[in-house]
Amino acid sequence: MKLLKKALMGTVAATFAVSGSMAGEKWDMPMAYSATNFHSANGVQFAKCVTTGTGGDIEIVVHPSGSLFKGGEIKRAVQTGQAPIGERLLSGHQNENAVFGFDSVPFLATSFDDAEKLWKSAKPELEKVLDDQGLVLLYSVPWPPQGMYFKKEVKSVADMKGVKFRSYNSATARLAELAGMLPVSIEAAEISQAFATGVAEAMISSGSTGYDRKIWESLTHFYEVDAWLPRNSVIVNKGVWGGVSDASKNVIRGCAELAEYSGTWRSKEYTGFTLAGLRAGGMTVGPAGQGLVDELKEIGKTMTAEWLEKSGDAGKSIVDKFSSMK
Ligand code: PCA
Repeated sequence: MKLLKKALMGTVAATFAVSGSMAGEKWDMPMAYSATNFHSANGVQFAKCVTTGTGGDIEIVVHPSGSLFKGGEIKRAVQTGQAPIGERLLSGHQNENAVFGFDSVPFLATSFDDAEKLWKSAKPELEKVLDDQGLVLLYSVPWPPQGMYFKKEVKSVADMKGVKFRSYNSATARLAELAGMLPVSIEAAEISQAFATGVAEAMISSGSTGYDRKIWESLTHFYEVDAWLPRNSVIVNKGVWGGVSDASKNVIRGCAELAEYSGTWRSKEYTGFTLAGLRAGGMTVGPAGQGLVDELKEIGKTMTAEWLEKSGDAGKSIVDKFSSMK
């Protein structure tokens, strides 16, 4: 009985806390990937951390699966204040500024450790670019290493000729072109349908996205290439951020740091788990053959040179810093 009373009192306290939050602000947070994906699960924890930590002054509500804005629309939505906060794969915007593509340069950083070093090297440059666009970076989490999906055995770039290739940023589209494939840009949320209807027949992505979208229903092979580890970043509108109290800013920064750490940990855990999931779904999963890797590295060289040219001094500074950390 005592326990029940205690529980009820707890509920009353919680109700007060929630009604207290009515006076606070609600921040809708669009995310592009499925609710079960680790980035989304991590985003939900981040949102809870902020809501609890600010005592409900700022309540973050996550909207996964591109339900509020599609991946490609999220950055603009946050810039224009249609959404105060959101998560985006920023490499999808390297046409605006090549710095956004630092994490999709083939074979520059191919492990979680190197991706962390590259991130440390790139963060100051990225924050500058975002600031100019009216955005503030909160945290960023890598996807697992990128490998290639097909619906046939592939031993060389020649085997890829004419294949319809799903791209998620301009680096993936360029890779397709250089390999003689036909790139078609498709959001992760639409992948299952695109493969089922034959709009796309191959892609480069993590085991995670193939697993999330039950890709074994359409494709048969996953080749571990470890080409790069692209990142999702959580950004907030600069004007909105300027209006946040110092106390709440501290809480949000603390929650963001925690989210970057826990998200990276989740990503590492998800790597093996999802590759096993692809196998369980009936796919052939394994490292790409050496011949194929060598050919992809040649393509990588071309793409690295192109990126360095486009990103200029900023790109050079990122790569130099990264090299000095290795
Ligand atoms: N999944 C995302 C981006 C990188 C990844 O592993 C996607 O395919 O859209």
